[in-house]
Parts: sequence; C-alpha cells; structure tokens
Amino acid sequence: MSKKTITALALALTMFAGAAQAAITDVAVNGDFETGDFTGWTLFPGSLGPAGQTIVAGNPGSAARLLETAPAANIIKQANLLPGEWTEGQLIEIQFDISGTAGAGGVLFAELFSELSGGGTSKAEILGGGPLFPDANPDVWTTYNFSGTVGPDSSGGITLQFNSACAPVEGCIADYRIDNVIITADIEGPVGPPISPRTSAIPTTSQWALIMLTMLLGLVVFTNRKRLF
Ligand SMILES: [Ca+2]
Repeated sequence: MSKKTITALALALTMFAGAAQAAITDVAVNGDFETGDFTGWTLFPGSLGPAGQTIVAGNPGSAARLLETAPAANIIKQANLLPGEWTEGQLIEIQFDISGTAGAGGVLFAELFSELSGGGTSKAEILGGGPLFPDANPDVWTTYNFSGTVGPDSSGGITLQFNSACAPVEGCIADYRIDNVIITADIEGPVGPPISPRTSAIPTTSQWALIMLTMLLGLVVFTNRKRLF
C-alpha cells in the first residue's frame, strides 16, 4: 500500500466518521416527558377521557401513564415528524421503556406509520408484531428496541403511536407507563437532541470507523493479491 493510498484512506475514513456523527439524530420531541407534560405529543384519550392520560413518576423524572379499563383505545402519538425529510426504505430505530399492569385483555401496541400529506398511511407497522406487556412487577421498567422502515410515501411525515387498549373483557386493565422514547434515524432532524449513546443499536462513530477500515483494508489486500498472481 503506497503512502498516497494510506493518506486517501485515512481522509475518507475521517470524512465518513464525521458525516455519520452529524446525521444520526433523535427526532422524538419530549420523548422522556421531562417537560412534565405532553408537549410534543398528540393525544387521543380513551374511555376515561383526559383522566386516563396523566404524567406520573418516570424512569427517572416524569413519564406518561395511559390507563384504559373499557373496550377503547387510549392513544398518544409523536405525530407527523419531519414531513418531506424521509426516503423510502430508510431505517428508523425506536426505543422506549414501559412498566405497569396489564390483565384480562389489556394490551399496549406501539405502531409506526408512514403518513400521507392528505391523510392516511402508506405503511403501518406494529412494532414487535403484537402487543407489548410490562414486567409482572409494576415497578420494574422494561426497555424495548425495534427497527422499522419508511414506506413509499411519507409526505405527511413519520408517526410513532402508543395505544393502551382494552378488550371487551370483564375486569380488563391496561395501565401502562411510558418513558424515554427515542426515535433515531440518519436524518437532519432539527427537533430532537443529539442521540443518547446509551441506547442506540445504530453503530457509533468509532464502530463505523472500524467497519469502514476493515472493508477498505480487505479491498486493498484483494487488489494487491490480484496483482501478485
Ligand atoms: Ca422521564
């Protein structure tokens, strides 16, 4: 490998690492509920009305509590995030913590929608493929991680929805607390804070650097071999 090649590789690596660091963004607004209210969230109360959507002790600080006891859907959304900024097939990583009590047909669904500008969706994903349940101990928080992709039309942005719902079963309870909602993507998101390093499944800058370096070195070795034989 010539000195020139090494310099070029180092330069490419530095530029790539810099770009990756700048672009991975948490686009959730008030995902940790630390404003102490539902700022950034769109609310669709269930059978209990606003009393079923409250701010309670979180993990840490504040969290959302969605309580449903009748056959109804109690919904909060990070709605219509960054319209026009997404591309089809783009990866979105989602993480959040839940705790609470669910029984007799009480469930929580986390859903990701690619929204059309005129209403409707081009893609709807139930994260995890079904309902999510809290730990049996209502004081224990469980962290969930999912990934989704952007649908063919996201002109109305991306929506992450939490739906605490009850089936028509006597004694049903869906009493969920939600905290630390993080929605990360490789996007120039003006709204969210920089990504929290504790959480994401997306490779960090240094991990990306290693991946790139490995690929580049492999390429150089392969090229040299071809020249030798
Ligand atoms: Ca919190």
